[in-house]
Amino acid sequence: MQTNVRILVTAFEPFGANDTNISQKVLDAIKADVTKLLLPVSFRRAPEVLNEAIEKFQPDVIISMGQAAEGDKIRLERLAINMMDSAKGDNDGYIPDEELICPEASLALKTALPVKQLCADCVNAGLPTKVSNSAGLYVCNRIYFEALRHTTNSLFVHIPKNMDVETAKQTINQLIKYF
Ligand code: PCA
Repeated sequence: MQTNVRILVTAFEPFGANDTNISQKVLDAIKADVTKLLLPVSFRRAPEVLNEAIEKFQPDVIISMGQAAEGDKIRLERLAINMMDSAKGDNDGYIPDEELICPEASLALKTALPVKQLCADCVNAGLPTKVSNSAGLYVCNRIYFEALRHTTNSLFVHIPKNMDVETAKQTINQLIKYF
């Protein structure tokens, strides 16, 4: 990691029926020289909090983490989709119905980071990782869209709920090494 690269790492608070969020545990565990930010699981407030942090810290790179309900591999998300949809609603009780995030923007935004290479680096280090084409249409996707609008040097990392924190932390550290 070059010392002049400013990296912002974000995680989410618990949501829905979850008492904890693995992304928050991983954020707490990270010791690297990065700026850390915990986000609310709110379609409206999460982008506001992210944008305030972007204004303040002017990051070159944004690595956002969120909890995935299932799976046994960490997912490196390639795209953010310009849509919000949720049957259960966010932590504010907001229930978007196939709502565009930004009607003027493209239907999807793509990271400029080499997800396949980053994934291969993680797998070679023994970390269970795969590339994914959709972060869903919930708040994780919403925040990835916001991060990519600021810089395409953004990456969303979905961590399965039942993964151990140490493995997930090592994966984030491996990703940070790239910079
Ligand atoms: N996971 C949710 C939102 C917050 C989180 O940690 C998601 O996948 O959209």
